[in-house]
Amino acid sequence: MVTDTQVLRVPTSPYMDQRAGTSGLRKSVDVFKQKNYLENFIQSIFDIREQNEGKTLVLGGDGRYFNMEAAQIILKMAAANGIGRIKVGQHALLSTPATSCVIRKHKTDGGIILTASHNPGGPHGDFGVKYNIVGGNPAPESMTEAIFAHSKTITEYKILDTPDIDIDTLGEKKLGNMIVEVIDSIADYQELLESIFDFDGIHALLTTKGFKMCMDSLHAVTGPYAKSIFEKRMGAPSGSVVNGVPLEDFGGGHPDPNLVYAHELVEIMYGKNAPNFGAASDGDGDRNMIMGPQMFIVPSDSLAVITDNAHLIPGYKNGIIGVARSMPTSQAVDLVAKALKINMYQTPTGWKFFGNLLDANKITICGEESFGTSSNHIREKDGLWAILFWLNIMAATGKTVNQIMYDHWRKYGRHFFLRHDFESVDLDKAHAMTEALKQLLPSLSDKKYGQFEISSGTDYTYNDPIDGSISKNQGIIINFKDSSRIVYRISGTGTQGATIRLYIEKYEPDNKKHTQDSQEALHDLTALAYELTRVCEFTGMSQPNIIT
Ligand code: VG1
Ligand code: CO
Repeated sequence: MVTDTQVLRVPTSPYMDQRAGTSGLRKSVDVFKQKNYLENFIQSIFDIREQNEGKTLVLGGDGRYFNMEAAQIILKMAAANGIGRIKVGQHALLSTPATSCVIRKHKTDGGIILTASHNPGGPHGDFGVKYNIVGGNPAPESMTEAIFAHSKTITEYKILDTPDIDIDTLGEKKLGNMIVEVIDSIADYQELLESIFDFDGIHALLTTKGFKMCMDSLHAVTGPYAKSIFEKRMGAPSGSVVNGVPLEDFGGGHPDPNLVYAHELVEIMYGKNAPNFGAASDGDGDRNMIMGPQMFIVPSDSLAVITDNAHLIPGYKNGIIGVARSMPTSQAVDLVAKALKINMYQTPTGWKFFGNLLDANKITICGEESFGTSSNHIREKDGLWAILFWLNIMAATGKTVNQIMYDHWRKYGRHFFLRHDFESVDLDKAHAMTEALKQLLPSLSDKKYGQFEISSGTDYTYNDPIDGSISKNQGIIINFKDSSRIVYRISGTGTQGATIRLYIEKYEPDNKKHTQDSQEALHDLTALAYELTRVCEFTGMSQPNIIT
């Protein structure tokens, strides 16, 4: 029995900055460690939920600094708020896709993921909380706004006055009236992936003489998952997964799978005797990077390849219903959708916008330019799913990564695509830049700049076709008559000042030009993007921090 003395009602004062960004609440560890900061946010989640009494939730995280402490606090708060059962990943570890999988499989009433995803960790890094709802979807905007509104008026939180509970040993235990069920972090998720992909076919590929793969888990959450799937189940030689032990500070690295932060993998894949296949994933395991020898697969292209080849995968052999991409993601997949005669939806940045389309059965596959792809098997993006997808295409066709990509470009043409990020920009300057660009938009139609002719400039608003909700200010698009695009938006996951993202895209149908370097191919359009947005002037920076 929970006695009255065990449930503490702790008076608290609100914080005014607990609005979730693109994906969860993300702040520096210092901010999260302020008195009652985590508690206020978690209590706000419990307070806006329709019912807590007797409900089951899932809890896990990416293993970053503060993960364990936060998990213990949340368990005690959940018990004090009447939750009946929590399925918690062993050692408080669960990747974001695995959490979505467990919520769906066991029909729980949602879950909490402790992660700041691709942001660095450690005592001076970032921490974060993602809240997912029934069905495993990230909480929609209406809900994160309700949590935010509540957090600004909160006066107390509830917590059980009890010692920490063991979450390192599997099995059920009691915390007050609540059952804490420590679950294997991998089993349900691996079983789901095995029901989709041809594991035996991939096993045969990975154990082919001379075949080598390198999966870089960047010391983040996918290490144990990748070892279990590739090395244990599929027979890849041990050592195929590198940086496979999750560390609190990701070994000092930046757990973001791209050409800059996954440089160890990039060196291997561009080096002598490069493996046949290279991959990496991010802090919480929902992003992926795919590489072949001396080749990097642009995530927007990966989405197009995956869509075009879905029929080869057992889980999608009956075809796909439709596809969606986030607005800045290149239009490569649009051409595939057209060829397959399926619908293509454009949504704002962030996985939460795909949820309604997936739930309404309008799409099977969706993806973002930011190294995220997934399908209706869960309601989050899924790094290992994308990696297995590529391996399954290779196993089914006998082609190399590079052949798959070149064949695709030959069939559809190539969309050159780059994203320029300007980080830690002064917030006022970023907003001034947005305003200046908005002012400029009406005058842009039909303007000509050298070879580039603008068709329109728009401030992107999304009308959700399923629930009719409207999301404004989702970025600025400058469309060109040759289908090129320049997109501008401010990041919703950065924790210092503003991060400005400029996306540049150009279509090249001519097969002879497909081997060109992206920066070269986009040189002129990039110069025009800088001219129109005046990004250097507003940010005071002569170049971006990172180009992906
Ligand atoms: C970024 C990406 C976006 C992604 C989001 C969360 O958001 O651009 O595509 O969905 O991160 O990914 P923003 O607002 O910073 O551009 V994760 O792996 O951090 O959950
Ligand atoms: Co992530």
